[in-house]
Amino acid sequence: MPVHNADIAAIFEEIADRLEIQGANPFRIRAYRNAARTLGELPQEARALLEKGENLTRLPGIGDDLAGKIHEIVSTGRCSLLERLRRELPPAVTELLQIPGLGPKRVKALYHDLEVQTVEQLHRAARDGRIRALPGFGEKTERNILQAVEAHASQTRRFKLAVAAQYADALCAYLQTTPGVNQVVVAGSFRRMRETVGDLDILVTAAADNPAIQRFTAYDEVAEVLSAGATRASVILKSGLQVDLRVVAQQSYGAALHYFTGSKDHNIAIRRIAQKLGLKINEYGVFRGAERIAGEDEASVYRSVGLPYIAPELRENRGEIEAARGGRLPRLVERSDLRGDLHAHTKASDGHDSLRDMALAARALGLEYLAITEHSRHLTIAHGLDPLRLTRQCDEIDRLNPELDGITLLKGIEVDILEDGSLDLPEDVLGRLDLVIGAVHSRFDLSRARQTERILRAMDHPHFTLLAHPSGRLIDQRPPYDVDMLRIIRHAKQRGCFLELNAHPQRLDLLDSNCQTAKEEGVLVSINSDAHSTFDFANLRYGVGQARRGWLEKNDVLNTHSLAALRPLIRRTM
Ligand code: DGT
Ligand code: CA
Ligand code: CA
Repeated sequence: MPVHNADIAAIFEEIADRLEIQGANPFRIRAYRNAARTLGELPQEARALLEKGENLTRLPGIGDDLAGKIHEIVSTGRCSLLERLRRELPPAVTELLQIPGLGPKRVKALYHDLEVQTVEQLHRAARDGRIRALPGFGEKTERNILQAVEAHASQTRRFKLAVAAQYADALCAYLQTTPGVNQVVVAGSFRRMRETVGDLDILVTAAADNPAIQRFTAYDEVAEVLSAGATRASVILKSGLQVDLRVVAQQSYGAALHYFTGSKDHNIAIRRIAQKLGLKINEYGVFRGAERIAGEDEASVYRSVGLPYIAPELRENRGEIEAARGGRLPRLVERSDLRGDLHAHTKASDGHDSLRDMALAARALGLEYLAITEHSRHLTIAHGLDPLRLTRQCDEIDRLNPELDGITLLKGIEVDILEDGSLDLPEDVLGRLDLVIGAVHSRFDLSRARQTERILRAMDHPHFTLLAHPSGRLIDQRPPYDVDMLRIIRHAKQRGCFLELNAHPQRLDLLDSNCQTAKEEGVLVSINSDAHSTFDFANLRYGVGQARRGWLEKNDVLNTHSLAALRPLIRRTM
């Protein structure tokens, strides 16, 4: 069975959880968590890297020991450490850590004193009033636990787009080899490039009597078959991800793809237009009475209701149908429009590769410039640079650039925006750089007024170029901080600065709705990888997807400019 990065990440997370419940050394626990994050977000499969003979210790947070574990997991599908830990504590215990308010200590007490092993048992214990008697718990904690358990039950798990992509790619490649199968395409929210997906919806076109459904349910990553009929099936993979499959004839490809791409609201709006024209649209085609008039491709479906083709990323019923009707659809930015990347780290701070290797990897992806933007000194956990180290790096870039062919390194910094809106490095140091990215990495809890003011003051700095990951959110982990984004965007316009759309799969920040605002206000957005290793440039495609969901066109994006055109834009004189 193929092992995906997300599977290895899940194993490391579980090891960390179990070590934590056992009260192990915090550094050891942290190492597993960091490794899980690295793997979970690595755009290339670790399995493929090992097959190519790559040394995994090149990855952030992966030392010899962890590299050995990854090797064991990839080659055997098992992890002996995890198996040992599972013998020491029952399997479901780690699930309890998902309940807000329950840390490892409490989970340990619940298990030892009340034999609570599962969320259901926890629910019962709380309802029966057995928890309040435990040392360190009390009635209020018990009530909070009860509420948290009930809230937990009502929320369904979503997968980050980049994680879902790992499962989708492997499954599609497998399905593609089925006899009689023609096209295999992932529809649903995945095709619309939503930042997270609830499940995968795969559409297959095939000749009659094809074995696609049997082959699908026999896939070795399937944990449970929910349903399997002649033309549709649903399964749950071992990772917990649900996959719905539909098989249609080739002539229905466009209609089915349109139907299963959604969104539901978009589909309903399109069907309403069809009804007014006396047409019926379903997943098999567009019909006038019994006659099929369209459906072989998506463009024919739109044509049948008098509209031009609408890109999947726009299909949210957020004005795209009106824009299509009025001939005002945007020509969305594409990955190949990007000429450079304005946010990357090397091993000088918390990145993992050298200046030269980062430059060559960016060039291999067709970029003509790359800004090196290490963290600044305030961010000590990331080995942020002080003025001396930054100066040394600038000198190194100046020496390296003449040797590089086809790509130019720009000198930058990702400087911390301090609580009062001042920047973490002195003015003369910042003035020597090609660009200055400002970032909030602390005090996410400030009030809306103070957080907004903090960022506006930072933008007033004469050298400030670009606001990094403007909302600060981490998908599933940290909500956006509270700011007045419209004011920030307008201030950026006034000061001649820009906003970043950080393409890291965990960030995808600027949010799509804010992209639209930036566009309306005339503020350019820079789609940046925030690469911490040469692999991370591949994430640019998720940033482009998010930008497209935000209706951005080539001209709305700062780094679609050539280096010559970029330079005057990022030179601040105000
Ligand atoms: P997700 O999975 O929650 O991230 O979001 P989607 O958009 O992938 O939703 P899903 O998987 O429930 O359904 C896939 C597509 O199938 C959806 O985007 C549109 C279509 N669809 C599902 N149910 C309905 C429905 O009741 N009416 C219509 N018109 N389309 C539907
Ligand atoms: Ca879906
Ligand atoms: Ca679905």
